[in-house]
Amino acid sequence: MNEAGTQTQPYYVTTPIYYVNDRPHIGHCYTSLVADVAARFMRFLGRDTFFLTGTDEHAEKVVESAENHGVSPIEWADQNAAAFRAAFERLNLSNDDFLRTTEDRHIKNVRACVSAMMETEDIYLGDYVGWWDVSQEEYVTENVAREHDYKSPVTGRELEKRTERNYFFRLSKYEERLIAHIEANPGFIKPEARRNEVIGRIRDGLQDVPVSRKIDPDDPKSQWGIRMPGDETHRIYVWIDALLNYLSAIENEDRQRFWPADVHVVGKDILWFHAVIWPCMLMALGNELPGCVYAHSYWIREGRKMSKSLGNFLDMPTMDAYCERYSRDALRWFLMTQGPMGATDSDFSHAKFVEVSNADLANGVGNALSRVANMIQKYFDGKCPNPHGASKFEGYDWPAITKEAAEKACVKIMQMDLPGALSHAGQILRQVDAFIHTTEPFKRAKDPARMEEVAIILYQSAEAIRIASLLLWPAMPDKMEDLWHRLGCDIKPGRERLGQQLIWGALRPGTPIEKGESLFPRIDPKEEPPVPSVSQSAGA
Ligand code: ME8
Repeated sequence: MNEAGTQTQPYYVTTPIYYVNDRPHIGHCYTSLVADVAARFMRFLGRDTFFLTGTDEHAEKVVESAENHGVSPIEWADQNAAAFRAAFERLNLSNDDFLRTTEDRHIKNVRACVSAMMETEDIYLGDYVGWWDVSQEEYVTENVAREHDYKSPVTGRELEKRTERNYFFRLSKYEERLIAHIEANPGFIKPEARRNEVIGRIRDGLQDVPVSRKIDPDDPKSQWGIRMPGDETHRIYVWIDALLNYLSAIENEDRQRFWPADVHVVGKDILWFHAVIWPCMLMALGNELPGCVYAHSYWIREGRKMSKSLGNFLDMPTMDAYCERYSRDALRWFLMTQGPMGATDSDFSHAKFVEVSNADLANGVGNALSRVANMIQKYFDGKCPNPHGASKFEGYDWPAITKEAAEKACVKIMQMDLPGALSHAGQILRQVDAFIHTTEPFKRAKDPARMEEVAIILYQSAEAIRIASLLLWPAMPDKMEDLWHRLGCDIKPGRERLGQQLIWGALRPGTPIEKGESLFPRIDPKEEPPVPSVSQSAGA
């Protein structure tokens, strides 16, 4: 509800639900962070926002991994789901819910949806022979299997030939409707390059896909999962189970307004499921399609692909060590601005982290704030100076500059170009820098007759920094709240609207401005990368 008591437009953003066979790593954190920044922007814009993340627990590899650790699948799932939840909390993610697929609310919804599709014969019983990729829990087509010498295209593990009497989803029925939808909605699959890949693959033809697995009473792996409604000899394929999570979370009445989802943020590895299988399932269920499936690329590390076999995943203990030494906002900033939102992968290198933190944070927002706060301290006894209504000075029209940057940022937010949106805050800060450089308040301050000019320059600089900080807040909530505190502003995103806050002139003359310690200390490039402490590694 907004202040007038009317319902604001709902906004629903999701992340993949992550497998609980293992602990979280940078990849999972990144996708959820992207969704977090989108959700924070939207709440600040006044949208009625729902941000969902969670865990995918019915995979065979969860059972395998639990066995290897000598615990039951649900115990293993509990431990790892807790690790995901804790990791997201440490990164300050603002998810409104955390769904686990072993929860009753989800199981109930999956069975209801599958029953509905059986009733309409969108799900039917048939025979299937195919190449099963054990490591990925999916069948690969004959072409793909041949191309990869009958090994998993992802992990290289030997493919297994499997024949199954199975329930199938009538994917082929929806081919034309899906193509028409993708063509009519250019923003449905992002980024553009991914959209073209998907269209190309759909044009090769869509075949019906198996949606169940036969239960082998002697194999615990095959018993882990949700039973097919009306047939206790089959369980529902984990991917069908997982995709339905996006509906399970909003099943109760007061959340139904969130469908259709605005954006499903996913990695490129699972785009096919989200851009093809899922929309066709929704069509079969008579549901509206989501607004956008955003498939980002991958993080690699110091130039190398991250994988289990290489053992080089950037894991939580390492991420925690970065947060501890440099602040979680510095890490959030690096991930958000340097991450693989486009169609190419991004490298997490320590040298790059240092370079970006120093350029954008220490020398950027941190330096802008400390320069201005220092001068206010020195020339105005630490109180916000009074510009007596002046909002323009020597060619700088601040209301126009900040309004334009904010408007451009908002357009980019709507397009899910989050790094682009954040970059407009950087532009304001660079103008503040140039403004101080050309107007030289420190020189004018030597002449008592010019103190009014100094007041105008410093007020305008501080106010422009405040506006930039509003646009930076979704990425760096801790630090920007600290900055607001120092500028004497009491802003509560969610209660306040970004639109109101962006209006020029909110800083009140006379308010104490706190200098404080530097917001982002400069990092010595020669410093060794942080390593997890022993207790962090053990606890991860
Ligand atoms: O696929 N860089 O779960 P999952 C960036 N349970 N992101 C990465 C990444 C990397 N190197 N590695 C992983 C599943 N990710 C299913 C999803 S959804 C209904 C079911 C992120 O634990 C990225 O978002 O394997 C990717 O899509 C996801 O983790 C895969 O997580």
